[in-house]
Amino acid sequence: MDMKHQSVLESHDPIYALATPYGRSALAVLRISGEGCVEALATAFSRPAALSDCTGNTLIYGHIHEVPDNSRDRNVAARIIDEVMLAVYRAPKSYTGEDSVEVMCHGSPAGIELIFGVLADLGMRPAEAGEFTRRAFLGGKLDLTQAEAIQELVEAETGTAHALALNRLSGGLSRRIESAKQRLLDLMAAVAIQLDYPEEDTGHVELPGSEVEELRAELQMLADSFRIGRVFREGASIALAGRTNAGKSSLFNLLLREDRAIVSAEAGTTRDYLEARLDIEGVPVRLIDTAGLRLSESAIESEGMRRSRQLMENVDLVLYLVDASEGMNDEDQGLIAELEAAGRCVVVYTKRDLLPSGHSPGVASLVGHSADQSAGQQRAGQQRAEPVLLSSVSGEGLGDLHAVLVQRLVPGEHTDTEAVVIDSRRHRDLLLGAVAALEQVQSGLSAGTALDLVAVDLQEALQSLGEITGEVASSEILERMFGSFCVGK
Ligand SMILES: Nc1nc2c(ncn2[C@@H]2O[C@H](COP(=O)(O)OP(=O)(O)OP(=O)(O)O)[C@@H](O)[C@H]2O)c(=O)[nH]1
Ligand SMILES: [Mg+2]
Repeated sequence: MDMKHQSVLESHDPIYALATPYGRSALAVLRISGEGCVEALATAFSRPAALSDCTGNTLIYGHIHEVPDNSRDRNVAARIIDEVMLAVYRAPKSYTGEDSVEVMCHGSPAGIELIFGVLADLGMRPAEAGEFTRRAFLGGKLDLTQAEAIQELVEAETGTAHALALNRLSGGLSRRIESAKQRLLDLMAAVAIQLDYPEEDTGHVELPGSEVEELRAELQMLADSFRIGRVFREGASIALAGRTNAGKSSLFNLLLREDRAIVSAEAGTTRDYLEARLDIEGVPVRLIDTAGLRLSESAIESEGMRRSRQLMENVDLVLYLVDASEGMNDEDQGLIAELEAAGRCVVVYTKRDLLPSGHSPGVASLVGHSADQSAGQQRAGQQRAEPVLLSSVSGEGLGDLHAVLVQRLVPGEHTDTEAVVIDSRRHRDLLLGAVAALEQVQSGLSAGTALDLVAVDLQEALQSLGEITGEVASSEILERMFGSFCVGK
């Protein structure tokens, strides 16, 4: 790390940023942190002594005014900028661990700019993205998993995503990693003892293989939880596809509970695709309505279809809609087989209300089709959902669709908000690194490798876990991580 880098990482100079969104609002919160920031702010405050003598965790009311200009007539009072409430924190009892102030002011963009001007006149500088949290991390107030969880908490789109991030923030993931590290240290101690007392050597390594395996399996499971965590963090993309008039736009509107897409009996209604975000039982979803597929003379419609096909290749899941009163044709079957081979398809039969009750002719033809498929599916090891039968007119079957979607997108106990789920690629890669190192340990043990080599692999696993919580973190990692934060965090 070069010296300049180092100084930026460890600086304590006063910084400021808006912590609430920029725009008109009743109140806005500005955050200030750094050495001497309380005393500096006092020179632009209506009650300077009260503020600079203020103890931590205190609220203080007053006015922020312009910084007094010594060259000016002393009888002219400095212009008042805003009436504010200040929350004062004293080191180390603050978010950053430094002296800090939160300024609650009126939420006027013009007023906020004026306060920024005062802070700049006081010699403070605007914070970089994530700088408050970076200071909190460097000051030992948070570990890296918790610092990352703060950003995730802010960005959470559904209640479940929020609960999972909150659990990581309160140290759920850190505790898991800590206990895994402790177990690794115990294993390393066992190796060290045998290295130190070779005379006791019984000829083979005494290391509890079952403990290594248990630890490996646990870390692998945690790494695998990324599949679920990613969906909660980024949202799952789901496209509605199928022939024209299959009922895609009707289902789109029903899922959104809003009359968004144009629905019409005319085939080829939707051309540009439509997109909307929604929450399906706690799972954040990006839902896309696409142009129906059919042979068309129209250049515009053909372009719409080209885009539909492209989308179908890039989403997490395709809901392939088939009009139940018509059943599938060869083109449907071909596309469904393709999508199912990629494990990304749920077949949905629409217009259930048009079927004579107790009758499902369109679906009957599907059951034959799915029986043919299932052998191939099993060979390919793909999980395959049962088709859903629904009506966008009556809403019947919508509950089934929700259940199938949740099961496909986040299989398992995702609703357990106590669950520790990782949602960061960085964590997953480091966990997989630890798993690989433990596999080396296992093969070393069974091949009778020298103990000091086994010790190296254990050390490597420990190093990977340490990087997750940030004990071993390079400046590049920190730069990349905090750089993606919003300013004011
Ligand atoms: N009875 C009944 N009619 C439906 C249902 N879903 C859709 N429809 C009708 O089917 C026709 C086509 O519906 P859309 O939702 O526009 O179909 P689409 O798949 O978006 O069609 P394109 O955009 O042209 O590809 C409309 O007349 C709808 O009212 C349903 O569940 N029951
Ligand atoms: Mg449509």
